[in-house]
Amino acid sequence: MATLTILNYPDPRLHTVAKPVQEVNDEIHQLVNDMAETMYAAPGIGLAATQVNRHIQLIVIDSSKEQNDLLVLINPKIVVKSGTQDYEEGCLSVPGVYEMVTRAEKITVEALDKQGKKFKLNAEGLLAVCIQHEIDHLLGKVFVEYLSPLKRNRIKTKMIKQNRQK
Ligand code: QAP
Ligand code: CO
Repeated sequence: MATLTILNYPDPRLHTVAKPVQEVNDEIHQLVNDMAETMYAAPGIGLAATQVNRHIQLIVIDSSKEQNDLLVLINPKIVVKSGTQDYEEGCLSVPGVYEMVTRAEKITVEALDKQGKKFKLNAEGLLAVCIQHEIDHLLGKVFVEYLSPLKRNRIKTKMIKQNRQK
C-alpha cells in the first residue's frame, strides 16, 4: 500500500474527463487500496481517481462516523435524482476551503463494486452529496465551479499562493 499525491486546485489536470474502467483487475484493486489509504490518511470522506492523476472512473468514499465503511464505486452513474439540499462542502484538492453547494437530496446510483459486480445504491444526505461531488471529479468538475466567478477567483488566488508555500 502507498499514499498517493493529491492534485491541488487550480491544477488543469483536475479538468480531465475520466474514462470507464474496462476490467476490474489486480491493477484496479491496487489503486483502490492506495486511494483508500490516501483518503483515510488525509483524513477525508471521498476521493476520486482524477484527484490522484489517474483518469479512470473510480471513487472511494467513507462518510461513516467510525471511518470503517469503505464504499468503492467503479463506472458510477446516477440514474435517479430528487429534491435539493445545501451542504457546506470541502475537497482534498482545495484544502482549507469550505463553501455551500446545492445538490440533489436523494439519488440512486448504479456502479460496479470492488469485485466488478454491478450494484444499485440509494443515498441521501451527506452520502448523496459526497457521491455527487466525487462523480463531478470524474467529469473534470471541481465544487468551486458552482460558486460565483468572484468567489472562485478569490479561491484560485488563495490556492496559488498556498501551493507556492509547499
Ligand atoms: C467531498 O471531501 C465532500 O479542506 C470529500 O483541509 C466534502 O474529504 C463531500 C478535507 C464535504 C461532501 C461534503 C478538506 C481535508 C477533506 C480540507 C473531503 C482539508 C482537509 C475533504
Ligand atoms: Co473533491
